[in-house]
Amino acid sequence: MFKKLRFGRKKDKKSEEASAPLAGKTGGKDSFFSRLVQGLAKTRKGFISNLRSVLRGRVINDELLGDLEEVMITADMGVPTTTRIMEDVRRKASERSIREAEDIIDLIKESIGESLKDLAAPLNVEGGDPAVIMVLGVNGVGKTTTIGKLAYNLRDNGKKVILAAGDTFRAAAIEQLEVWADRAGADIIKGRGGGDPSAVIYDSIQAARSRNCDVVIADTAGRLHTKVNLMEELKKMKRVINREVKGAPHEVLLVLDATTGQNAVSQARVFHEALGVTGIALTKLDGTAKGGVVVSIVTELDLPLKLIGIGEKIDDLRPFDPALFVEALFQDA
Ligand SMILES: Nc1nc2c(ncn2[C@@H]2O[C@H](COP(=O)(O)OP(=O)(O)OP(=O)(O)O)[C@@H](O)[C@H]2O)c(=O)[nH]1
Ligand SMILES: [Mg+2]
Repeated sequence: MFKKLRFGRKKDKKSEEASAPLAGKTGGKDSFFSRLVQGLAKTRKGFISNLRSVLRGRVINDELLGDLEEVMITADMGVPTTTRIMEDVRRKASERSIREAEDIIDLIKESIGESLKDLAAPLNVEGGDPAVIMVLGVNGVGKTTTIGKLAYNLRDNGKKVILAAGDTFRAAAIEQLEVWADRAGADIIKGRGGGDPSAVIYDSIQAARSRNCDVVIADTAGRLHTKVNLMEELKKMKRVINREVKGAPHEVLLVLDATTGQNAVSQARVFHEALGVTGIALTKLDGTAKGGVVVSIVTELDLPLKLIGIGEKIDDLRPFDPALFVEALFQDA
């Protein structure tokens, strides 16, 4: 299962074998899926159950379609995405002569699946010397936690990982990353609190080279994204990375918190404009009943959703697989 959902291409047989324990740790294919189902429980109970109860015993007419639209918007699917999905559902219902309102749920599932399917992509962690991933996002979205989980997964896939403690701004940020490095079995390079994060990333790249590490993941500070100096600091980090490693950063990964709903979409626009985001990690999907935000993030931003966070534990980060996601979301519970 994980082989298909890999974070990046495997180099050789040895790293193929190294990924095998992951299936063991998650208990194989079934529990991998059931953990995702469990992580989406709030959304299924909120959003999907609401769709089903609106449909129950109803006649297909404009009023019903309007009610469905309202449920989708309430689940943070956003107005443009909801409108598009409902147009598609309306067309399919008429083409296929659907008579039972309850059958509409399958059309919604199909349409959501089609909207998501082209915008997933594996994380690019191959071919760098080393590969460098910059992790960005406003405060509290889950950057440091995501870095810890990602390092653990990459280690499980046979990669040697260095974490760069680039959040020199918040008190205790370095210590928090150290705890994750320890859990994940990754090295960490840190500077002093209040120091220049670009110097930390520079040192991390040199250390990765001398220690023969495959991937450097840089933590960054999470002040408000509207603060100009944070953006300037991040741009400087990106320039240093690009100067030191050809083709880097391999990923500019923006972390968004699913519980912030539509606000996440506007954060992404600001970061993308300033820094050229290459992929999204959407955290805390387990904490929201409004998982419709996944659909609006994918369709409104035109940026690949690469990772999803479905809990606080070390193996609660998953590559985003649209087909599996839709199956888990609409699973009869
Ligand atoms: N339920 C849940 N909690 C999460 C998830 N990801 C992160 N968190 C929690 O979110 C909180 C903030 O996470 P951090 O990783 O510290 O966030 P950050 O973006 O690094 O925050 P700053 O460094 O302050 O900018 C922590 O309590 C995490 O445990 C997730 O997928 N699900
Ligand atoms: Mg942090």
